[in-house]
Amino acid sequence: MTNINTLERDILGAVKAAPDEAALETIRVAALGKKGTISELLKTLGSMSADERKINGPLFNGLRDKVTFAIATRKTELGDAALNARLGNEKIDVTLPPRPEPHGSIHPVSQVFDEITTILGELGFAIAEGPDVEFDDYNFTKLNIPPDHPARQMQDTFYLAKQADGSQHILRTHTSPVQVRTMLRQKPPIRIVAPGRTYRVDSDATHSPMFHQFELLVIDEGIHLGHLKWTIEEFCKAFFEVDEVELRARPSFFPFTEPSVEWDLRCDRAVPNQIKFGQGNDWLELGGSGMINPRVLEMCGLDPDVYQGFAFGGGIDRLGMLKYGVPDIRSFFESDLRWLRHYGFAALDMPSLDGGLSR
Ligand code: 2NM
Repeated sequence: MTNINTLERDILGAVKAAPDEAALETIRVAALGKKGTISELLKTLGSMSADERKINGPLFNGLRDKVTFAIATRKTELGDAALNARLGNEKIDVTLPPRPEPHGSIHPVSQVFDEITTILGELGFAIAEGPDVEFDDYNFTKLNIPPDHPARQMQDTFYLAKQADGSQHILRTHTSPVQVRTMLRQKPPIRIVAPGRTYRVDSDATHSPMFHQFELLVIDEGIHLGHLKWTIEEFCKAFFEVDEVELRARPSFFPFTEPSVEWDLRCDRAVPNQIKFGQGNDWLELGGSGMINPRVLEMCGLDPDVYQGFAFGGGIDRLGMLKYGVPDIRSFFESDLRWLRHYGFAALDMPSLDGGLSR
């Protein structure tokens, strides 16, 4: 019995004296671990007679409980002491000035992006998205752009490294591959807008190697140019915040549309650095469009004898330049804080139409 009393005194003494949690853990393992002194003691109960066990059982188990409790108590003590020591050392200088107000703002491209999708959303268009890195097939072939077309050349298109199987991805040159993906996946009626980043090898005041486009696609039975013109008209009135607009149609050519039409918007540039829409003697190029070429419909799995469709493509950055008076497209992407402060929209505001021209 002196044996167990000594053991208890030794372990409880060590627990009380443990200088930190690591030392305490070592003591716990030595006493209560698989091969610990108390664990070994408990194992001896198995080979005892019933009478011996009656006496030693409560003794050994009582020792185990006492030690377990002592370790938990010491652990709390050590934790409290460590926290108090840290709090004693940490100092807060309450005379420091508060943090400055946040200076972030909504980038004009984000603002225009949201204006465009809001307007078209109200007209019943769903937003469709696709990857920036595209297949040749979706960016060119299924859009009726033949292998020898100049748009496919290195000077115009960013090509990625060739894959092991000889195939080669590209950076999409327009958002039309999103329309292709939609047609391949979904049966008409289709009414989508595909906004997003596009890439072309080009850089000057009105061209950036990365720019933003939005393209509309409507496919159903009996769709005609009248639907296209009405849609562009409604869009322009909402976007430029005027009651009336006048559109001018010019014949054009795109491999993916037949017929193809480019649209100009009547505007007034009599006052320098100020542009007014719906009046004046000038014209502003809006974007290209047309009725989807039957070959494109066919390659995308739709029957051109049943379905017709129109598409329209415009530049998001370009519309932003016009609406908010930004002279150089490259300034959108230079991350110049002074520029962002000047052209940015209020942070924490939901970008919306009321944040636009009439703010
Ligand atoms: C434009 C002009 C004309 C266009 C065509 C298609 C598709 F995939 F449906 F054939 N998407 N976008 C299109 C047509 C784009 O941008 C100037």
